[in-house]
Amino acid sequence: MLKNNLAIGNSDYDFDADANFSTDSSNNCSSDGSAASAFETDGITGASENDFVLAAGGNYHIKSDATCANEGTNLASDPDLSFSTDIDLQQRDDGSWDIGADEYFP
Ligand SMILES: [Ca+2]
Repeated sequence: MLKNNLAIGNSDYDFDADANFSTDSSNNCSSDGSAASAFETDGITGASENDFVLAAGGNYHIKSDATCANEGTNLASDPDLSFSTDIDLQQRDDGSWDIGADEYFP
């Protein structure tokens, strides 16, 4: 099951629809449309490296206007894996989770 995953620019496709992901997957985001595939109806398309502060320099913190900002599902009470922080251990408490490892902070 995939929730709140962000995949961009992979060579074949960002998410492999043949990988038998659970249909309970949700709120994933891709650059190529593969997040909006048979395994997920609410996947988001259009993410790009421009969604990050400076991908070329290795800074993958997301921008406030990133394609997947505020498009995630709240996993604080998820029965499979609950958490409420981002990769920087900052709380995801703005009320709208961002998809991916980082939560935008000004
Ligand atoms: Ca947010």
